[in-house]
Amino acid sequence: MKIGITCYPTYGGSGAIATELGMALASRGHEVHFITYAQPFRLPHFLERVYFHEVEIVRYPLFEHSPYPLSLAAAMHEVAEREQLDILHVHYAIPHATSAWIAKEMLGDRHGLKIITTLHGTDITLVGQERSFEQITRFSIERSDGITAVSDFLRRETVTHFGINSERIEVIPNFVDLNVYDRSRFADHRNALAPEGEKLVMHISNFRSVKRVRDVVRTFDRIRRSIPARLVFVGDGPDRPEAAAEADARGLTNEDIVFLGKQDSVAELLACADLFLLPSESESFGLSALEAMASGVPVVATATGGLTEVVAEGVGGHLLPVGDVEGMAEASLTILADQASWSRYSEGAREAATAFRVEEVVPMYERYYERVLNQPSGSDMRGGAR
Ligand code: GMT
Repeated sequence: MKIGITCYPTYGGSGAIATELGMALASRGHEVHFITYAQPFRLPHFLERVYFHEVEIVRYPLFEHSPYPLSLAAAMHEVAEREQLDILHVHYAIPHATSAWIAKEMLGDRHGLKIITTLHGTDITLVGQERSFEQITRFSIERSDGITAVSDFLRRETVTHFGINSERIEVIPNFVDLNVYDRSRFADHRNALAPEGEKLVMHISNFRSVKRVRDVVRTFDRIRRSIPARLVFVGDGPDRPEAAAEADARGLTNEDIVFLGKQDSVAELLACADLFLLPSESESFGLSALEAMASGVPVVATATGGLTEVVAEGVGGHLLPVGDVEGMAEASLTILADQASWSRYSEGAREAATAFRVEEVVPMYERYYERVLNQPSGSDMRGGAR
């Protein structure tokens, strides 16, 4: 198949999954065209059958803001026509599903392009529900030929908030490559990160308010009162100063907490970690938790949204109510109590991650593409007229 993929190319789970999906599809013989404003961050080097089309951002004195969704639609239209794409798979509805719809309208009936929109999270739970975006988000999702969501939770949210028929939404979970996220593969960076042999607690995110990074620091502070431990933050974003302020307020120093900033190779870092904290307010899936689990890192997270479908409670970690930093610290200490306990959780985490192996999930997308391609034009996945 010839597949176009659009995503946010910068750091973030939706861009990571879209890029990993494209690379996996190419390795399985498909031709993949990324249509984005920058090279996707997880696209490392030349790969056979993978192409990158950069969306040109138009600057003009009249435009206070460049009309990116139009530039994207123009690029999608051009690539779809020139490369004769079968599928245009967009990740994150806003504005990608809208741009895809415009591109398809421009192609007209002579081109059988099918649009698939994968819903990832705040496109449904937050941004899409902004009053000004609600109607256009619903419209663009409904007009997609296929819709997928990364968890049952997100499918339910989409049905509840946008009234979209749940039968139209296929749940295809995020995935992980267990050969990449394998702690035995990496030379040990532990000594650099925890030179005194402390327990290494890690958090990876884009530091937006939904991640509750202050709770990471609060939980860590409680852990550290009982055992020698160090916290490593990976990533960057608007709430990084919040995390630093919380650390200062608690008298935690650079010796206790390390901010590594954005990093490309999270697998190597996770390979050194003893515990992963994800105390999010809401999480439609929690890809970083899955990557931690695959690396044999037990996870302590919040029992919210899709995290309950990813983290196996009591097996690969623990799930606590949002804001329960006391409970999260206690759960962390249970896991870190001794080597036997940690090993049990670590093995449980790795085992639970096998349910999301890339080898299992990518064929789900292939089968879904086939179904969408075989459905008659102008009908949805139930065969009814639109
Ligand atoms: O939805 C967002 O705010 C951004 C998005 C991203 O690009 O990281 O995150 C969502 O998609 C990820 C990949 O499917 C999921 O792992 C995250 O749980 C989800 N974020 C939220 O639901 C807050």
